Amino acid sequence: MAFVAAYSWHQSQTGPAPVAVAKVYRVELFVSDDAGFGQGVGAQPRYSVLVDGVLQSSANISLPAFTPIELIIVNNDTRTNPASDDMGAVDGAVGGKVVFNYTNDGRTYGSVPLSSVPADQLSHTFTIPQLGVSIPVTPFSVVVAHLYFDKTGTFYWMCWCPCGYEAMVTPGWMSGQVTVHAP
Ligand SMILES: [Cu+2]
Repeated sequence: MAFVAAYSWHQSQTGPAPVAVAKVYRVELFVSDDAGFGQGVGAQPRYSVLVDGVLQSSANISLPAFTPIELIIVNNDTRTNPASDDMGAVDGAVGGKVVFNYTNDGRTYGSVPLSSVPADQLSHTFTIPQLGVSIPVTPFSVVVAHLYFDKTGTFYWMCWCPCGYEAMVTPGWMSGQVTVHAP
């Protein structure tokens, strides 16, 4: 739309000036099994936030409202069993579809956007129930989703898959808060 506006303005020189393309906010999450959980339960799956190449806690993820967000989830974990097909549905993403780029497990979905993946292709989800958002995450993949929040507030994020027992309810592992702030 912005390009069309810019083009028609250029052609005519009489219409309104082109509108600047909205800035996209990029957030990168990294998922891996982390042996540091303790409590004698072995390695647990963990979401971290990648900021300038440094992994930071996902206990409180900060995102802007009223801003196009590109969410990139780099998953270095295997599939979770059991998972169900409803957990594989894309919810709340702009356009209703998500790109699943498999990396090193030999399968190829390429970069075709999908509105769901089957249960046996599920590793985790990134789910914000109060915002109607659920992004399924496939094993060993780079998942790209686009989000847009039209309100501010503090919400709860979680992984929907039964993936980590204690980690599921531990902030900074498989759950935490999302603070959606004014842009
Ligand atoms: Cu999980």
